[in-house]
Amino acid sequence: MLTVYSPRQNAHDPLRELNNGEWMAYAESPARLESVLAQMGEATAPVDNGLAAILAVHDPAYVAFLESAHQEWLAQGRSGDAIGYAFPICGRRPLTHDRIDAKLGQFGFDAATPIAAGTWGSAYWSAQSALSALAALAEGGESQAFALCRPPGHHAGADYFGGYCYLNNAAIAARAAEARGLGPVAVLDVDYHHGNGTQDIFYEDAGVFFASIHADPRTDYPYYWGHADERGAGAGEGTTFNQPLPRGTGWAQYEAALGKALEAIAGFGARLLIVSYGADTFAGDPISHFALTTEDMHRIGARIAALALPTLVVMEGGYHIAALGRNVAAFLSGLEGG
Ligand code: Q9C
Ligand code: ZN
Repeated sequence: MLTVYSPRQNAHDPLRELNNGEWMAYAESPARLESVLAQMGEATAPVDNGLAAILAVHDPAYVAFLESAHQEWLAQGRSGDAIGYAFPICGRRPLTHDRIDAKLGQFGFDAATPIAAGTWGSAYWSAQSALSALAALAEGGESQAFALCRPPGHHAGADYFGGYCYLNNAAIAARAAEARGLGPVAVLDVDYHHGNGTQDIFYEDAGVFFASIHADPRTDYPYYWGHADERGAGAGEGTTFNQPLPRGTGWAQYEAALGKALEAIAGFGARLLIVSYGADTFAGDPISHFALTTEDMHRIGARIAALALPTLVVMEGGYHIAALGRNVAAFLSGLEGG
């Protein structure tokens, strides 16, 4: 399958994250891409489509913050990765902040997502990979394409970062697909974690259907989104479909949820599918708690292929580095009908 990726995506290399009260080595590491690339044969470099498609999703003030945050951190005499520690609680009035520490809290929703020297450039090229893979579907005669995005995107909202995500690659591609007349678009999110950013971006949007299968937010990150009663609002009422599943979920339970998600996407009348693919549903994932096997990844791909829609796959999570490439390859081969 056509794979799009830029080596510039690997400049992003934070040292550590706060996990369960302790510093741990950053799980979303450059080694993830190396593991996938080793399985993919070859990858095509994205072309630079500029900022317009990014600004069709993200707030200009937020994008400006991402571009300059690490320089502002250094300008305060700090070293290493920029990381926030003070967060405005929900409902605080909308102040305009100058201090980097205040901005990190204003635009970020967790302490697990540092901004490193290379973060902006890598996030930018990760989004360009999603856009170039979409272009291959729109004008390159491909019916399936894989954007090997890193950093991932599905936790990033229009004006916030978190969960290792800065720019929402799937949402940027979805908006660009609509602009190309390829809609209605459905986003199917099969990462272990709920795709809160994608959900927020399209929550009141009737043109993009968002279906997610994920760990129950009562026990798992991102906690505050992904509950089954979140179904969209306003014009988008009914176009968000969340299926939280318990820790320990294996194939039988997962497949039942996947069947319902695919049925809903078909019922919506989607003409283009974007899959936010995370391999962190794998049994061996170090930060996650489902029990899927590499063979199950192939089965997920095969079930999705039965929709017979043009499909853009966007890489999200997956942290078992040694198995990551094999899990991605199994999923893509199932999708290709192999
Ligand atoms: N103790 C993605 O898979 N840390 N992001 C959770 C749980 C954040 C995952 C800590 C996990 C973010 C794209
Ligand atoms: Zn995840």
